[in-house]
Amino acid sequence: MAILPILVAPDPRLKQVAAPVEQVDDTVRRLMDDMLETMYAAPGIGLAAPQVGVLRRIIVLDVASEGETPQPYRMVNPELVWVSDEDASYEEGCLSLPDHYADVVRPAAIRVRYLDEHGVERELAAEGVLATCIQHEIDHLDGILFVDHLSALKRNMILRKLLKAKKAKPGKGKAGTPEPAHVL
Ligand code: GNR
Ligand code: NI
Repeated sequence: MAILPILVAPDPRLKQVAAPVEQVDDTVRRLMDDMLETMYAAPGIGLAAPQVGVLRRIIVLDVASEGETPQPYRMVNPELVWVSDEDASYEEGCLSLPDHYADVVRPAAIRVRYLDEHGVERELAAEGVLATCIQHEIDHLDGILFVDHLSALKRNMILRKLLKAKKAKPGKGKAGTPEPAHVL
C-alpha cells in the first residue's frame, strides 16, 4: 500500500476526461487500495483516479463517520443510471481544491451502476452525503470540479487563489509536479 500525491488545481490533468477501464485486474485493485489509503490519510470521503494523475474511470469512497465501521466502496466505470428530480444543496470540499468550500446543488438521490473490485456489475441507490460524493467523484472522471457548478465569479475567485498559492510555492512549478505512482 502507498500514499499517492494528490494533484491540486489548476492542473491540466484534472480537466481531462478519463478513459474506461477494460479489465479489473490486480493493477486496478492495487491502485484502488492505494487510493483508499491516500483518501483516509488526507483525510477525505472520496477520491477519483485523475486526482492521483491516473486518467482512468476509477473512484473510491467511504462516507462512514470517524468511530463508525469503515464502509469503503471501490467503483470501476461508474455510471449514473437514475437521478431524482428533487435537488439537494450540500457544502462541498475537494482535496484538489484545498481549503475551499461552497454549497453545490445536485440531484438529491441517485442510482449508480459500476464494476466492483472483482469486475462484477453492481447497482447502488444512494441519497444524502453518499449521493453527493458519488456525483462529485464521477464529475472528476469527466474533468469537472465542484467549482464548475458555481458562478464564474466564485469559481475564478477560488482558482485564482490556488494559482497564486502554487506560484508562491518554490519547486512546485511545472518541473516540480509530482508524477503519478501508477501507470495503467
Ligand atoms: O473529502 C471530501 N469531502 C467532500 C465533501 C462534500 C462533498 C464532496 C466531498 S469529496 C472530498 C474528497 C474529494 O476531493 N474527492 O474527489
Ligand atoms: Ni474532489
